[in-house]
Amino acid sequence: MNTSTWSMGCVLIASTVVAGFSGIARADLNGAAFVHLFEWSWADVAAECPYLDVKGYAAVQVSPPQEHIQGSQWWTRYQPVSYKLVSRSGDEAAFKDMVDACHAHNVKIYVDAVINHMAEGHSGGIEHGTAGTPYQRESYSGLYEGSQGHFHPFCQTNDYQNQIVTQGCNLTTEGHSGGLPDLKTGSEEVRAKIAAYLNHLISLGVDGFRIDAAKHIWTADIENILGRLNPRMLDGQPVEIFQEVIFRNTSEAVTPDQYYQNGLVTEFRWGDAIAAKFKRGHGTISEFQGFGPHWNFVPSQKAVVFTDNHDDQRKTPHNVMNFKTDGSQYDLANVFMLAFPYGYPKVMSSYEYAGHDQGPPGSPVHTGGNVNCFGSDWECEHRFRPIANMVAFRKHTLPAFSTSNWFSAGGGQQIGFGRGNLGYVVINNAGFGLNQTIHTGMAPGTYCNVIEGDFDGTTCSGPMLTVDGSGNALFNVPAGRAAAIHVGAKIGTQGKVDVTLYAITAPPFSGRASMWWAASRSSATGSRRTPVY
Ligand code: LM2
Ligand code: CA
Repeated sequence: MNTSTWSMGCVLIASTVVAGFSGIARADLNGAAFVHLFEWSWADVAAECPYLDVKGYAAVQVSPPQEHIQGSQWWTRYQPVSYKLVSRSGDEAAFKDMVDACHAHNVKIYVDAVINHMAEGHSGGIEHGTAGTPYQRESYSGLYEGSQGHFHPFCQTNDYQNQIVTQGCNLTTEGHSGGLPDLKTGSEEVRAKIAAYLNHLISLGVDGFRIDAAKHIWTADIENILGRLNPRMLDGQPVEIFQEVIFRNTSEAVTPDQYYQNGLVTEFRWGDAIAAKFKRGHGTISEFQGFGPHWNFVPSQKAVVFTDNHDDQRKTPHNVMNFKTDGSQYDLANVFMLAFPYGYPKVMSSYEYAGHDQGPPGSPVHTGGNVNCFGSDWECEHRFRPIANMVAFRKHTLPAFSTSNWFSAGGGQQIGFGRGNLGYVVINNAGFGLNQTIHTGMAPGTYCNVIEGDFDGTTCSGPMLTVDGSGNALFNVPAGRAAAIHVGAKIGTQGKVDVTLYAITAPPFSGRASMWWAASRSSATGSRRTPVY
């Protein structure tokens, strides 16, 4: 599959099916999926972008690029010392090279923007950041100075029922620590300095931002800062924004909906639900058939979703799924996330670690033509075949953004669902095999099972599945595995989507969820800062 083929097919399909979405334009659909290359160097991200392009990843979330405190721990990156682009991942020149290299391969760069706070300054004396900049608590070489009112008066973020305490106090005030000095994001000077930092990144070509600790910043402050940003270089569009708003306890004062005005919002409950039903025995995976607005999750077009992220994979591994504790069941969880029409998925890409604080491996991912993945250093979950190949599944099925032809067996732990006539997935989360003829809704033909093989545009490196003249296919799926077919990996089509064959006609989908998504999409159109994917 190459990009031009994909885009062409997509445009044609969109023009055919838009009516099924009540006139909603293609641009309102989220991108297929993106990847968090946690703690990768800029040189390694640049070297990875050709692969990401082939697999269809829309973007990379990179680690915070600004100067940070010294130390081997990963979390040093979340303690800014200045906005110089000198970090463990590399300097400004390497950063710029990365952006250019990734753009050349149709991959966008999202920067993790740590703008809620500055470094703690542990010693009480003067310390130096990764670019050599001297700093101490509430004093950062003229960038921000406590004496100039750039910080909120000290208090602890210890009451999440109270909005002002959540947003105007210091984070991580553990033990006798003073925590992370909380920037007065309501002040003109602080807003201007944050905006200058983000505009510098935009001038280097950055396409979007993850707003770190957004829950701890007033939504109006974020809105004000975003209002100062230049359009992105790539296409003159507003930068894409997603905000980290951890929301699990509904009694909290700060809620995700307060942030919709600024862009997308993280939905941590999606990864929690996946873990609950895949591995924790709280319900079954067939219950996702009933997913809809009554679950009270962030609406699809506003949600960034993930199985796990860099914080909870090491802090609360029991609550989420991750590469360390869940083995190949983690693949299944990601196959589900990427197949199910909800949100903008982020694939986590980690490194091996023995403890919470452990920083990244000292060795690069890319050496010569080899990648140092899947071993004891870099894990590269985004390269696991079932995960990597489901990105193209999501891409090719975007125009049919709802489920169809649900199948369920095995006590609710074996499911199958389609995406109109663009794709079909079967997930066997039971402890025994599945051998079943299922109605897929797909056009007849031979398809690559992309969970087990790669499609190169002509041939499939693994087993194939045949859809008969009635749209049925026989699925033989072992315990703990999945099978997936889609129109982008159909034998004899060079991955091209034949729109006359695959055009979706109304009414395309069953189920109330599609109604809800359609409605929420249309209400988002015209909002001032609807990200364009
Ligand atoms: C985030 N989102 O809101 C990041 O996703 C998360 O990784 C960050 O915490 C947090 N917010 C602040 O940006 C991490 C890490 C913490 C670490 C902080 C700051 O999870 O453990 O705190 O970064 O580096 C560390 C120490 C902590 C200490 C604090 C201040 O672990 O014990 O608190 O520094 O010195 C006394
Ligand atoms: Ca704050």
